[in-house]
Amino acid sequence: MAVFKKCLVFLLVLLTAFALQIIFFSPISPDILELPLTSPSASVPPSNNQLQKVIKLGEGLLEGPEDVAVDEDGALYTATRGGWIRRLHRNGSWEDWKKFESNTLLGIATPKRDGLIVCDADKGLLKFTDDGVTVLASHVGGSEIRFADDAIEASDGSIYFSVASTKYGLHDWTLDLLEAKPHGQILKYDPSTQHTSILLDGLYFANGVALSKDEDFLLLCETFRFRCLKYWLKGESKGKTEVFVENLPSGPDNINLAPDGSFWIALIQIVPQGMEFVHTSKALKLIISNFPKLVELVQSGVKKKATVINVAANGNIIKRFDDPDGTVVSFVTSALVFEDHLYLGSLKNDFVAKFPLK
Ligand SMILES: *[C@@H]1O[C@H](CO)[C@@H](O)[C@H](O)[C@H]1NC(C)=O
Ligand SMILES: [Ca+2]
Ligand SMILES: [Ca+2]
Repeated sequence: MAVFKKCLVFLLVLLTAFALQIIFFSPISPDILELPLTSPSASVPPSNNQLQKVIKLGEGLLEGPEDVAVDEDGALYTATRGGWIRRLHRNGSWEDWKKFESNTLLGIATPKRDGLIVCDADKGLLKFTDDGVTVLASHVGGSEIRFADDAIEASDGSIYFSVASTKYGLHDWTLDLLEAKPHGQILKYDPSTQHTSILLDGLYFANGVALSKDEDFLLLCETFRFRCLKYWLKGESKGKTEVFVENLPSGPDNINLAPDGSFWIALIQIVPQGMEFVHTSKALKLIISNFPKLVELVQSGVKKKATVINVAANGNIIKRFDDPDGTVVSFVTSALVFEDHLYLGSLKNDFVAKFPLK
């Protein structure tokens, strides 16, 4: 009996030590993730397989082209893994335009004058021109910019850009998801002073940014909140933030203004089907975060879908296109309209997909 008791005490001590280890050495301090409603709201059109009709551009040449942008001459740019910025000329030929030592180039935007603005999740906000590359912003308020995600330039030259997380980098984004706390920011770079300031703080993974046609508001996507916000830049609501579109079926990534004043948003699956339970328990998330293999498991299968939506300037969802099982395109992270076609970037594909809108 005494031996049994000793064993029990030993076991309890061991379990307690294990629990303390998990709690105190966990890389995260989690909150519950608010998942989208399981029955999507009536305003979201049903899933379809329209995106299976795409044409693949630059297949094999482009590794993980996360975002796409078009310049005044109609050349299409994308930043790929390995640091190459490649562009597609109107005559159909791809050019290896610029190379930067980085594996973490994400969102891009074409400025009014020549060149390309690029977000590097390691280095901050960059600008490429034919002459080379400049780091426009690497710090804000004395801290390093950790996870720059997407940028847009206004006509006065100001650049609005997102920081997905001030706590975790690109390669640890699953930890940021498990923690489910608002570490995201919107920053503003002022070209006249070369100063960067914090415009908005406390965002749930700030991702794509876009300006409205009149530049009276900025839209920003909060991936881990399944919504996009509207930040007023002009008018009587100037400086105020409101919800633009919410309860999306999955996490909004990049967003782009279309010529008609509407917006195209790519939705990425961040919680694979059957894994929702993980996000409803803080204790479970603490345990998982201690084991890299389990962290990987939380994300397994998320890259097998593609969804893009078209949202009017008033926030109404107009259209939706999917490849529901990723047969042709998967994990589409951006959608851009150019001359009646959608151009789709993806962190997973090795091509840019072209989809006819007419
Ligand atoms: C396509 O256009 C680009 C830019 O104008 C030019 O540099 C390139 O040589 C052209 N390629 C072909 C095959 O015509
Ligand atoms: Ca962009
Ligand atoms: Ca993005």
